[in-house]
Amino acid sequence: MSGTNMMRVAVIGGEGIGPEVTAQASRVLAWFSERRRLPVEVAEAEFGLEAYRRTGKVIPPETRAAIEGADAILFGATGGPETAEVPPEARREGSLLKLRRSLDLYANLRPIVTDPALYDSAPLKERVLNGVDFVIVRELSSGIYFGEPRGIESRPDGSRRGFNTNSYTSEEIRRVARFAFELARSRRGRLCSVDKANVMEASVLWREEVIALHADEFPDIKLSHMYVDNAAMQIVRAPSQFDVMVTDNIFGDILSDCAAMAAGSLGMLPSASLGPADAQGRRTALYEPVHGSAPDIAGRGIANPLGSILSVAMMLRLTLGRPDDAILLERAVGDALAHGARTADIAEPGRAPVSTAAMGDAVLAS
Ligand code: GGG
Repeated sequence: MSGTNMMRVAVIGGEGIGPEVTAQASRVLAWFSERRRLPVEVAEAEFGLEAYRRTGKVIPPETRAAIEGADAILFGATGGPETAEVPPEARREGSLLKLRRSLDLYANLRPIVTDPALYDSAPLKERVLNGVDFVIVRELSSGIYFGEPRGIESRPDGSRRGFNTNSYTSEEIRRVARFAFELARSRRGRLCSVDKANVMEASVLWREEVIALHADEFPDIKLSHMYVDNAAMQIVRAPSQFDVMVTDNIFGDILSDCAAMAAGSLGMLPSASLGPADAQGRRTALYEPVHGSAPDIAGRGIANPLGSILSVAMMLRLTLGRPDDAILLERAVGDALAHGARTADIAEPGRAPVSTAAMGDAVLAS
């Protein structure tokens, strides 16, 4: 039985490298529970191919129950070629996309921060840029990934046509834009809204709603707009110009992978996906590294767990009410890097990379 202040975290490793990196993040969570008296109760739950093999479902009922009873979810990763064993219908029913939407996780926060230890170390020096610290707020529950109609149709001439619909309502745009404006207000006061309003109708509405919300509620925020193609170039050219960026589902998906290179590796990036706030200000929250299942290195114990570990820092700050512990953990990651711990994705040539578990050890020792 939980104590009154006990927070529940559902830990779901998922597929590919997901379980490996999540195991290290779980160790970190256990450290805070034991050493910092964090009142947290962890329930591990199955998701994906193994769950399908055992139960016939990608998300079995026990996992759904763990998710429903949780204050926060720590997720690993999903996807990979071997998951083709799962029939498309079962996969669709249990996809991460569908889970995020069913939980109404509309605001996906992806902080891009470069660690000094990495920008000082060759050869990352060439691409890890000093002073990058911005957050991409990606709309996560609508847009072209969910719009109807969608499908693949056969045509009378024997050819086939695949189609999707990019669709946003005013309310969907306003709620994620409001979230991003508020975040900008708590940071350096600048918001860049990214769209493709020169050619796409959903983007025309996106820009109109952001401009109206700015005038109505956030005139103190310095708002700018960028087309997505320019934003991709600017992220590579001069990422330190950004404070908060807000964009739709597909643009945010692509731009955040692009931005990851400014931080050294996709393996470094954490994320938080948040739903609407209730009367007490609590939000449904799912934390996960930005990276996917990386099937090429799965099972080898070499993946970078820092994206997952830093997702725990986001959880400490945003759900568990422990901002000081979040800072402690971020500093421990910085110290581990400063002392030279490098997984293969961020290792300099000639320097032996550490394993996933050894990176977890290095963080816990810092
Ligand atoms: N940790 C992020 C991750 O696993 N990404 C893969 C992803 O989002 N796949 C979409 C899906 O399977 O629904």
